[in-house]
Formats: sequence, C-alpha cells, structure tokens
Amino acid sequence: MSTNSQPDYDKPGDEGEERVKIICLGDSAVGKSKLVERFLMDGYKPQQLSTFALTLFNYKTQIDGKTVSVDFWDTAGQERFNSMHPSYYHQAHACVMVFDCTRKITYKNLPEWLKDLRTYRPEIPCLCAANKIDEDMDTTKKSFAFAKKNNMPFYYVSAANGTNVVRLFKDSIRAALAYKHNSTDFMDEIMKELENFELDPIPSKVKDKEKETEKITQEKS
Ligand SMILES: Nc1nc2c(ncn2[C@@H]2O[C@H](COP(=O)(O)OP(=O)(O)OP(=O)(O)O)[C@@H](O)[C@H]2O)c(=O)[nH]1
Ligand SMILES: [Mg+2]
Repeated sequence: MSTNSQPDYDKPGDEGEERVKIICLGDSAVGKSKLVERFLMDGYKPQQLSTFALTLFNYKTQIDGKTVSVDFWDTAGQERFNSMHPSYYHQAHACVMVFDCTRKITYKNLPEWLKDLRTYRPEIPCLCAANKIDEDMDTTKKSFAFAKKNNMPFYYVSAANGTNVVRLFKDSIRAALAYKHNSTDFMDEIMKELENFELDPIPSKVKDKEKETEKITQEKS
C-alpha cells in the first residue's frame, strides 16, 4: 500500500470532523483483531483466520460535542518477520500494543515491536494490553514490568468476555487526540486514573449508541 492512498489525518474529514489514526501491534494470534471487534461491534466469535495484510476499522464518536473519526489499523502480527511497511506507522497518533498473557513469548517480543514503532513514531503514546485474562485470572496478579519501564498505561483485558476493552480503546482515543493537540500531560492523567482503577470483572459493553462502524479490508501491494 502506498502512503498516497491513505487519508491525510492531519486534515479534517469531509464533514469537518477531526481524524485520528490508531495502530495495533503485537504478535500473531494475541487477539488484536478480536479486541477491536469487541470494542466496535461488541461481538466475539472464537474462530478467525489470521489477519491478511491490513484491516481498517472506522469508528465515529462525539468528544466534547465534536465528531471525531477514528481509524483503527489492524495488521497481521506475522508481518514483523517480514518487517512492517512504513505506511502502517505513517501519521499514527497512538498505538495499542497487545500480548497474550498465556504465551510468554508474545510478551518477550514487545521490545522488538516498540523498537520498530519508535523508529517511525518516536513520540506517539503507546498503551499496553495483556489479553486473554479470561483463560487464567491469576495472570492479573503477575506484574509485567515492560509497560511500567516504558511509561505505558497497562490494561488486563479479554476480548472474549469484554473486560477492560472499552476502557483501553477510549483511553487510546483520548491519548491520540491529546497527542495531536500537542498536550503533554495526557499520559500522566491516564496513568493516575489507572493507579486507582480496580479490575472490573463484569464485562463492559460499548454504550455509545451512535457508534458507526465500517470495515474496509485493503490489500497491501
Ligand atoms: N480465550 C481467549 N481467546 C482469545 C481472546 N482474544 C482472542 N482470542 C483467540 O485468539 C485467536 C487469535 O485472535 P486474533 O484476534 O485473530 O489475533 P490477532 O492478534 O489479530 O492475530 P493476527 O491477525 O495473526 O496478527 C483467536 O482464535 C481468538 O478467538 C481472549 O480474550 N480470550
Ligand atoms: Mg488479526
């Protein structure tokens, strides 16, 4: 995919709405696609093929009375081994980095993903999610130093039952907007909120009735 086929995220959309781009990173099968689907459609089907090339999910929401159009970019985790196309990172305002808390290797690979991300986007906010906590709730008692070390907000999540999914993506949208607006204290704010936050065992639901989702699958050239 060439960069010219991307929307220009620095310019407003057709109806004057603000646009942000959020990318998902992490090894294959950690649950990146399932998390985005859970957030946007509030749905989860256990079976799915690995993402082929690139899927773009659009989500429109109201923030402070203004429409914001968010594009979530989701690519195949195995791309890392072929090196991610630079256009994936181009103009991204925030990143959601996911690992599978039942597979240690996916956690161990996070520094590689971060290194890649920082090559192209040295400053964008990055949020870290430990997915599949439904498989073993005890993992929420473990500490994962990577996020803290790199000053990232950290979330225990489950695409399967919805735990913390809304929180993760809503925070990522706030972080992306704050980055775009040159605000410097947004991460501190999120970190502070998370310190006092207790894991919500009841699956959260997307309450935003106005949400509009659109799924566009593009092939990468
Ligand atoms: N138990 C459990 N399984 C999950 C969860 N999230 C995803 N899975 C399963 O993990 C597998 C991979 O999920 P995907 O969302 O396709 O993973 P991905 O990170 O998008 O993978 P790639 O597209 O290959 O990079 C699927 O079989 C899902 O059903 C979760 O929260 N809990
Ligand atoms: Mg996928």
